[in-house]
Amino acid sequence: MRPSSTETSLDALRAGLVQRYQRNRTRTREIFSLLSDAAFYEQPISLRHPIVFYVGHLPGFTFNTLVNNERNYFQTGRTNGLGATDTVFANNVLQGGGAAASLSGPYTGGVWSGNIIWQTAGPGVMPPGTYDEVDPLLVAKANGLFRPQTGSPAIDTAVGDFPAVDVDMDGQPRQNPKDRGADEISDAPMAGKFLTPGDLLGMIHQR
Ligand SMILES: [Ca+2]
Repeated sequence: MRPSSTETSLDALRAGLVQRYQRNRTRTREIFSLLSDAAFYEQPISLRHPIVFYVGHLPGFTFNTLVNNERNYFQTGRTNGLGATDTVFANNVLQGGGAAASLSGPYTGGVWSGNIIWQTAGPGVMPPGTYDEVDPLLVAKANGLFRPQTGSPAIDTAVGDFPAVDVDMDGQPRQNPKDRGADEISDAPMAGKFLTPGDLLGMIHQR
C-alpha cells in the first residue's frame, strides 16, 4: 500500500528534524573540540559557570522531565542581540509551574516537537501543534524522582528517533519508540544513579 500524503509529509518532517538535530550535535562537537582539556574548567565570566557546564547546552533540550518549576523553558532578554539559534526543544514532559515556554530576546530557527505539558501556567510561547496538553501520569518514586506510571501517554510516543539519545536518566537503554521525558521504562540494569547534594559536594571537594 502506498503511504498517504500525510504519512509522507510526517516522514519528511521527522527526517528534517533528525537532520537538524544531528547538525547541531556536529556543530557542538566542532566548537568544543577547539578547546584544550584545561580550558573546560576555566570560568572566563565570573557570573557564569565553568565552560564544561555548557557542553550539554548547545545541541538542544530533549527528553527532560520538569515538575513544579517556578520557570519551565525560559530565556531572559539580553541587550546587544544575544539569544538562541536553531534550538531543539522536543519530547520533554513539563508538569506544573510557570508557563511552559517563556522566551525573551531573539530565538531564531527554533524547532519544537513532541512535548507534553500539564498544569503549567499555559503553553506560553510554545507553538500550537508542537505539544500535547495531557496528564503524563507521573508519580514520585525513590529520591522524589517523577516517573511515568503504566498507561502514561509519555510511554512509547516520542516524536522522532533522536539516535544520539541512547540512554535515559538511569543509564538504561532507550528503545524506539522512545518514552517522552527523562525516564525510559525498562527492566535493564540501571547504570546511572541519582546524585544527592552530598554526592555533588563530594565530587567538588574530591572526598
Ligand atoms: Ca528508566
